Amino acid sequence: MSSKQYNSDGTLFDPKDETNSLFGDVIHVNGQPWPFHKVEPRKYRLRFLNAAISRAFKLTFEVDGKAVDFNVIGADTGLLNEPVKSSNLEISMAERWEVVFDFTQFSGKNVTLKNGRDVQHDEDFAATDKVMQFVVGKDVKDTTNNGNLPSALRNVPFSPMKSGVDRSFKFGKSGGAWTVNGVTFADVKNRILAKPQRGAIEVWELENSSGGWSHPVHIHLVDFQILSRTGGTRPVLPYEKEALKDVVLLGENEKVTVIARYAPYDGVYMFHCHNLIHEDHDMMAAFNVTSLSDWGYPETTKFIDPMEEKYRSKAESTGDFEKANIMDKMAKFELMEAYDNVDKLEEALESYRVNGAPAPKTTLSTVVLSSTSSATPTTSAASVTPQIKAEAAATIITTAPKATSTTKVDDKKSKTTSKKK
Ligand SMILES: [Cu+2]
Repeated sequence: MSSKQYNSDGTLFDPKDETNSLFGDVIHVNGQPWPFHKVEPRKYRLRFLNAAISRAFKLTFEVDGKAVDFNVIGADTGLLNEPVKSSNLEISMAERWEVVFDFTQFSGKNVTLKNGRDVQHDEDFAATDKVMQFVVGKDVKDTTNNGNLPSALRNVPFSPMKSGVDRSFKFGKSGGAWTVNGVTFADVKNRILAKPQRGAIEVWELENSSGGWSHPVHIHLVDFQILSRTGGTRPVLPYEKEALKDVVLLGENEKVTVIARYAPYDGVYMFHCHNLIHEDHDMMAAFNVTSLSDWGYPETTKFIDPMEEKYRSKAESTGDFEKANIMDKMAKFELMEAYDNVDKLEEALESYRVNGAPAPKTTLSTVVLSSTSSATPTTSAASVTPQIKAEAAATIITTAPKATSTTKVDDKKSKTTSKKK
C-alpha cells in the first residue's frame, strides 16, 4: 500500500524541499490506485506492507458499511504465536502484517478495504479513507487450505525476559532537524548512540517527543518484542503482543519499550524513523554491536555453546567462595540465560562426560584471578557448581572495559511543531 500525489501532467509530485511529510491523496495497492481484486467466497491469506512515504493506515474490511472481523496471523518477522481476532489493523510505514480474511459469507458481494480518518493525525483527502475492494464471486474452485485456522501457529522465539530499561532514545525535533537523542545522522562523529555487547539482551525505551508527529521506528539486526506502550492513547495492541517485530509505531506522545537480543552479528547497524521524509532528513542513528575481541573473546564465539571458553572451569581462589561473591556470580550467571535450551545443554554435557573436553583454547589464558581473589586456591566448596566458577572467571573479562554509551542528552520537547493542515 502506498499513498501518492500527482502533478496535473500526471507525473509524480516529488517535492525535494519537503522536510516534514508527504501525505498522498491517491491510495495505491500493488501500484494501482484504489484497485479491485476478484476473490472466491473462501478464506484468503493476505500480506500487507505499508510502503507509503508518510501515511499510517488503520484498515477495516467493510461490508454494507459494517466492519467484519478477521484474524491477524503474521508480523514483520514471521507468524504470531496464535491467530488474533481483530476488527481493524493498524499498520505504519515499513510494518508488515498478515491476516486471514474469510469471504465465505459474502458470496456475490463486495468487501471494501477502508482506511480510518485522521489516523495518527496524518493529512486526509477526499478518498484516503478507501484502499481497495474485493469482488467476491459465487464459486469456490479450490478449497485447499480453507479449513479452520490452527489454534497455535508457532512458538515465537521471544528473547528471554529481563526487567529495567537499558537505553532510552527520544525521537524529536530540535532546531528544525529530526533527531534521535538530539543527534542527527549527519553528525557522523556522534551518531553511534549505543554499544550493546554482542549477545546481550537489552530493553530499549523509544519515546516520541516531537509533538504532533508519529514515528515508526525500525531497528536493524534484531527482532524485538513490544513490552509496553504508554503516554498516548493506545496500549500494546492485541496482535502486537503475539508478534516479533522490527518496526514499531510511536504515536503522538507515545513511549514504547522493546526487548531484543543483540545478536548474532557484530558490526554497526542503523535504527531510524521510517517516515521516509524524516529518515531522509536525518532521523536516523546507529548502534555498534561491539566486537568481542575487545573483551578477549575470539570473533567466532557464539552464545549457544556450553563448551565456549567463558563457561569452562578456571583457577579458583578463596574469595570466590564467599557468599556475597557467589550470590553476585549466580545473579550474573542467571542473566546469561544459560539454561535457555536445556535439552541441548544436557546433550553437550553428556558428550563432555563421554568424550572429554576438546583441546583448550588459549584466548583467555591471560585471565587468571580476579582482583578480589586471595592467592590460595581451594576446592572445598562442593556446593558451587563448575559453571558458576567458570562464570566467576568470565566476570573478570566483562567487568574490565565496560561498553560505554555515547547517548546524548535529549532534545527539548517541542510542542510548537504541528503538522496540522
Ligand atoms: Cu518520524
